[in-house]
Amino acid sequence: MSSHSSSDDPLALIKNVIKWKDGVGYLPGSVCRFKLDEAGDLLLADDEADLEEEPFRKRQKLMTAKIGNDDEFIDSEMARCRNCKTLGHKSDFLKDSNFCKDCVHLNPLYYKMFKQLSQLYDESKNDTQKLSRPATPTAPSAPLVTFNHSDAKSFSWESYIEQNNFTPIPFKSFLSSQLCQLQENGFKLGMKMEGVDPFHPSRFCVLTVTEIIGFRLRLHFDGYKRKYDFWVNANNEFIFPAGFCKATHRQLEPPKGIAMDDFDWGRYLVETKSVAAPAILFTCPTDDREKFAAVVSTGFNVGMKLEAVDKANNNLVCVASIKDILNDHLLIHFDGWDDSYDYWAHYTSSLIHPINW
Ligand code: MLZ
Repeated sequence: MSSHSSSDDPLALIKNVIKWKDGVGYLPGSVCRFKLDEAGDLLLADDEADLEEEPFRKRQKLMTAKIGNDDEFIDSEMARCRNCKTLGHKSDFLKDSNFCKDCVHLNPLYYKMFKQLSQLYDESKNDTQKLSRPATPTAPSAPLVTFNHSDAKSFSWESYIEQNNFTPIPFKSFLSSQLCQLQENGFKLGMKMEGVDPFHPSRFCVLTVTEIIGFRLRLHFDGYKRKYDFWVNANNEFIFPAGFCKATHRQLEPPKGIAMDDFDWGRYLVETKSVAAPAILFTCPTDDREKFAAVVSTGFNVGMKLEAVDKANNNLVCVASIKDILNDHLLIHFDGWDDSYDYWAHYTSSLIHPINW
């Protein structure tokens, strides 16, 4: 689906993270400054009048003047950049980034945001308003797989694009869910949750976060070998807080070694001395009834018959049923076959067709 809401507008997204002080909007970690016009619309501030000396610089000057050994001054208000070791006020550091505004691009989580801001600047160059150029990003420290025989560390998108005259897809073409780096990944190592098994998509399993890189999580099936672990984005729609299956009357596969009827989340968390990931971290903490209603009003419902491509043997279009509906996805099951062929298809998917197709 390509319909974009206002929340997909880059400026609307940025508006959410702006901090206001004395009528000037500061985007933490960037040199961009904003103001609101009389109608309350967000404008890029550029005149000197709009931009009094930045608090960050003011404080730095103050600190330099006042401080001999600035370590003494690190208190709850202050933070030190992990890269350049500059001391600054916490409000000038992106939340949990530990990097000052000049080095924030070294944090994989925020790198993409700076790329997007650079692009915004480029797009706005011809506008009447001017935007201060954000700090130029350098190579991301998040692992980026490039090509055979190339060294990811020396890879630069900018020179790759420029030298080959390629065109990147513009920032504004993506949905906000795809620009996930603007959201924070609040998951922590060891947190437990429920989620769809990507290898058997009709099964909901008990999972633990075992690794975190930027906005991605490595999930482990409790009680099973690490070789089954898989990676998802933190805003994945198929991971859920503990208790989701019970609340939505779905069957939860317990960790290996625990019988179906013996599994109880409360007891399990105590026994494993672990915590459940808080519901607020999930994109879809419960069934989204609105999405579900939209799918059902289109005519889809559990138990109905259709024809669907077998993704495991995609030369075959087979007799199938809707086994479950989760938000705007249908669980496709092939009549007479085991659930290993099941998969979740968006209700607009080109893999599904009416009978007699
Ligand atoms: N060659 C495979 C085809 C299975 C098709 C299943 N479609 C739901 C077999 O016969 O096992």
